[in-house]
Amino acid sequence: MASKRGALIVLEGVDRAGKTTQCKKLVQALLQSGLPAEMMRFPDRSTTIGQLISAYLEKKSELEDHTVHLLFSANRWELVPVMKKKLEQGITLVVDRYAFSGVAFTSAKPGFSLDWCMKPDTGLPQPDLVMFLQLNPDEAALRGQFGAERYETSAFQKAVQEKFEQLMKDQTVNWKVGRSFALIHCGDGTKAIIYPTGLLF
Ligand code: 2DT
Repeated sequence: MASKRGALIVLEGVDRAGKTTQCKKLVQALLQSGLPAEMMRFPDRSTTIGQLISAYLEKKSELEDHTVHLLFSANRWELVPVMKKKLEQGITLVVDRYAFSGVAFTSAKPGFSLDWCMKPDTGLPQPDLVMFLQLNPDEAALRGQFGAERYETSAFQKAVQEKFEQLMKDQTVNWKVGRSFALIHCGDGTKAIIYPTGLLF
């Protein structure tokens, strides 16, 4: 019997919202409930394209804004065959950032429309669920200073948050917004329901 397709679950949010921690917890919970699951993250800095992106983020190189946008998208496309294979094998993928980050971050720069930013990612595997981790500015402040990478300033993160809010209006995407997410285990291990916890907005 062919195994059931895995789910494509994406976690999005501004920096320091806890995406990586939540991704790891989710993979653990899925595995514990008997569902094969793996974590992925974008940018994937391990590929040749990913290394160009990483140098740019670390401010070790400069790249023209359209160019770096296309590199982020290319970095997703180069992983699509791997993603499809895993999903077909029944593995649920929990992905730390995806095309939504791509659009939100570039369109927060002057002169970029959401529409232009979305084009290169058209046709990527559609997530079954996109969880947006909400973090209010007070909580963000409590989490200390930003790091030294590009984009890590409060003004830019605020602009990114606004872009995410526009993207969340798209009802063709299964957005769930919360401060954290919990998994309901359904006894036989064939089903898991993820729901947002904490205050919404
Ligand atoms: P982290 O590796 O800490 O998540 O930061 N970004 C990410 C973009 O500008 N475009 C994209 O397509 C993606 C996936 C967000 C990576 C930084 O890169 C930004 C923060």
